[in-house]
Amino acid sequence: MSQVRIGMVGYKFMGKAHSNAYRVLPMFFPNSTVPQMKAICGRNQEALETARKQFGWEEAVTDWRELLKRDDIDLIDINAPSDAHKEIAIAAARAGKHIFCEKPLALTLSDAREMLAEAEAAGVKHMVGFNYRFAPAVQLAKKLIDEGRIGKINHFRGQFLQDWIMDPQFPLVWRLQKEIAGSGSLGDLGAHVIDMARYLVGEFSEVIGMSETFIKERPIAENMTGLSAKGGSSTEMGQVTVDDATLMMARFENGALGSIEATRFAGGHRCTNGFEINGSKGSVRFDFERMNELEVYFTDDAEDVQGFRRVLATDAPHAYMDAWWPAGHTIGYEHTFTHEMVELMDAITNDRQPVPNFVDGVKCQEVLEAVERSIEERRWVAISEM
Ligand code: SOE
Repeated sequence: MSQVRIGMVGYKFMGKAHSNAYRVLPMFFPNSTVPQMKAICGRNQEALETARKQFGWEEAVTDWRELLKRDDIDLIDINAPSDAHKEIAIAAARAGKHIFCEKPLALTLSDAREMLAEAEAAGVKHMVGFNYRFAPAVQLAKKLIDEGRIGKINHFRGQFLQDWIMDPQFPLVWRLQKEIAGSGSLGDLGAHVIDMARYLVGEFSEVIGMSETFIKERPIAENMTGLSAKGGSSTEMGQVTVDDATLMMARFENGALGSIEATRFAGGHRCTNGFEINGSKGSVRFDFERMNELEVYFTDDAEDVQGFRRVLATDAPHAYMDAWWPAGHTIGYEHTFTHEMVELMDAITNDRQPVPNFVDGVKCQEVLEAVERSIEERRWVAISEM
């Protein structure tokens, strides 16, 4: 297959990120299968048409079901709000379409499991959007760990810190409503960290969490706005039904200990998605706000130069970097999505499941729901209970 023809549902923040990835992919990865941007889908015809032109899609349709009936679409890309994921993904699988779905995979674990079962029964390819795995510095951390270069892992310390809803006048956008988002910081931000932990350390065995909603009521949002929403003229207030911040501790199956903090109330932190992993032979440290760097420490460095050192993961030996610029020329957030789509195109072409896929989406959702249960019941929850 030299082309994968795509129908994309959603056209806001993630719609733009995915469109950009599809567009630049053939220019930088000329050996990859080409994503064909067939049709973009959304409900507001005017806004959709603007996005279609701006992002470069051939057509715009206002009903996603139309995409499933077409023979000239191979893949459905779902980046609409989380409450739409399940219905669209299951219908896409039944129509024999491959699926890319944004994270968190679903609102609940049972929905996520259903999505996986349907995709497997249909024999289609399925991928979930944990894009931060695809930062070359993260891939370097993975390589060092897999090669045993930091030894046996003892600690995972992860965090995803933002501050975009600290203003009490920030409106009640969909990400703050449980029936649309599933959860708050936990599912939106914590999901990325949980995925990173699974990717780098291994499976979780048990968790305990705590969470808080600092601002319990907010002005009703005037439309489906996102992160950059401004307080409108509405004085009517509505309940925030998700967590503003969630903290958790964890044990991993391999004996490592973990702690994770996900919050939208960490003033000054716009997108601090980071981790530190300590092993018996060394440590690695990553912060997405400096995404081209990995800090590494090895216990067998000469005594007089011991300490963390900074590796710039921007030249050819690093994952994906031979496709971009000369050594030292950094890449950004949008490149993580391009790499994600390179993986997706390769998997479809070579008839294998992409990674991360719905299995990873389900495993992440198990941890998310275990944390929620732990908070509700004020106790440690084993993942095997889920
Ligand atoms: C908002 O908190 C958000 O855009 C998340 O939804 C994304 O998954 C994360 O990458 C950045 O922050």
